[in-house]
Amino acid sequence: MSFNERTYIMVKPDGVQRGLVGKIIARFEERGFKLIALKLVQATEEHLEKHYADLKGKPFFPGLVKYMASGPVVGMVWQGLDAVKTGRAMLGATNPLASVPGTIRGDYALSVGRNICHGSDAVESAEKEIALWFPEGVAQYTQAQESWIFS
Ligand code: RTP
Repeated sequence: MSFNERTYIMVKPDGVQRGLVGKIIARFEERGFKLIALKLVQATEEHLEKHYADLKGKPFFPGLVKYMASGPVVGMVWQGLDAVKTGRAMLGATNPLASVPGTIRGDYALSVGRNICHGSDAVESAEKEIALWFPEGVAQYTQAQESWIFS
């Protein structure tokens, strides 16, 4: 358990196109996480292949990269108690058909190929993804600003 755990959450092109960015941000804010980085970016296929390197051999990999490059994404870093695990729970199951209502995918998505958002699946992958998407670094809060809901 870590109070200052960080996770990389990304609204995918379908989520941006459908105007769901604000709703997804609101869920993380309302849950109590702290936003430490945020950007809208049109990712290249090369960059997305690095992000999804672990899935390279999967049959859906080429389609996944094309989908992710089809429009801008919104990448963000949220920090707080067990951010990785809780972030994944807030997203819901990868296939929205299995996502329970109340989760982001369970409320807004139907298809695994258009499942609206990404969330890091482990602390190590979160740190890799944060370095890949935010090489310039993330916000540094002062000690006074660091007193947050759980700290
Ligand atoms: P994500 O990385 O997007 O948070 O998703 P995840 O960990 O829940 O799932 P993962 O297995 O890493 O798959 C990454 C993304 O690939 C697409 N996918 N398509 N057509 C298919 O069978 C299939 N399976 C996975 C989804 O967009 C999934 O989020």
